Amino acid sequence: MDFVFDKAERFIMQYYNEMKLPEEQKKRRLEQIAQEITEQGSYFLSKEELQYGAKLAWRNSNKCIGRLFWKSLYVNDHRHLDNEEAIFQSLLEHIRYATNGGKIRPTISIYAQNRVHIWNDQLIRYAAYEEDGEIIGDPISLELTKRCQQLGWQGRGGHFDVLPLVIQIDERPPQLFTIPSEDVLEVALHHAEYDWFKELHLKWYAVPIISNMGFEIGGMQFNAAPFNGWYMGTEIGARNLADTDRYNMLPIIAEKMGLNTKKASTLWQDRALLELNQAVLDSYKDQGVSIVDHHTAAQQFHLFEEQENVENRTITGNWTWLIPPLAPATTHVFHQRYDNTKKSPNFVYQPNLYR
Ligand code: HEM
Ligand code: NRG
Repeated sequence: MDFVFDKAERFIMQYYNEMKLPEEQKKRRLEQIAQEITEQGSYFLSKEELQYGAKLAWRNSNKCIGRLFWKSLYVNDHRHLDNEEAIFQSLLEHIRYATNGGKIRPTISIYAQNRVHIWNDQLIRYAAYEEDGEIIGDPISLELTKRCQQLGWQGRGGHFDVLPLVIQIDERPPQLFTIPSEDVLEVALHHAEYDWFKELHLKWYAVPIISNMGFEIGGMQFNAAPFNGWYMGTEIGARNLADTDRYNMLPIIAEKMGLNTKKASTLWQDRALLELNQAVLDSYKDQGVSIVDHHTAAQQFHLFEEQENVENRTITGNWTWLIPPLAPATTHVFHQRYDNTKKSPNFVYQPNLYR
């Protein structure tokens, strides 16, 4: 009980201080919260508190290089929704609002505490199928794909099949929902100089919407609070399509480029990575879908650091995640140290329900 109140108090103090609200009001709000906690064991955040708290959670995300834009987060308060169909519809609205025809808007949707669970790790993700020891699709989704199949979903067996959403309320059976394809904006990849590139039939979805992290605020945790920004190109070009345990495209691209892949010292992996990443950035740009390259993202992060300094706030960060996987030492981030203290509110990992 005291535990919850202490955390609530810390958040409310920060909220009232940063919003420059009157002391008297703050005192009354804290008394009210203390009473709610005594009577019910928990308390209800106002819409405004929740909205600002979500922005703070982004500002406090140590692994995120995109934090310059924390104030622009659009917050949907869906704490009142308590049936699967309504939640599914609101998730579709999130996808549509955030996608915005390609001009992506950072958005978060927050659902009832301790009641709503989304099984998917991102709202839009590609399935994976195992066929005689070979994996088709995105290997990161093997387990969830299997669980969806057990629940009756039938995938088409392709490399880029969007998984259904799995929504679970309380201890009820999880329910599956198909996202209409017209709501899933995707970008087909092409390369400005290599005509053969489009024959690889690579593509990726426009909007990364993380849906498996908890939103921790004032002593409470919201298990379903999917959020999105836009991609940094390297996430797709240097990891999702490149990692050997993901789409593993570097050997094929290097071969098409005519490189000697037998000798590591030809740097065929580095050359293939560069062209794949160029293709990602150019394709998203050409299709009018928001994306940021890692150099620009690092510059924006530098501005964020300056801005936080001006406000006399300490900056926390996780260096191992903040450095980009391509040419890290060309960015200022590489040459600096970051304090990885975890502030609150924040986004946290939580056990997944289908394991
Ligand atoms: C992580 C960029 C928006 C919260 C990351 C990562 C990148 C990134 C590159 C590292 C991902 C990885 O290596 O897998 C961006 C960009 C954004 C953006 C370019 C554009 C606006 C947001 C928003 C939120 C957020 C809106 C929350 C409201 C986080 C969190 C992580 C993260 C919690 C860590 C994820 C994890 O632990 O798996 N971001 N981000 N970001 N970002 Fe952002
Ligand atoms: N690397 C993951 C996404 C992680 C979060 N990245 C963002 N977040 N850009 C991937 O799908 O590649 N965001 O909220 O924009």
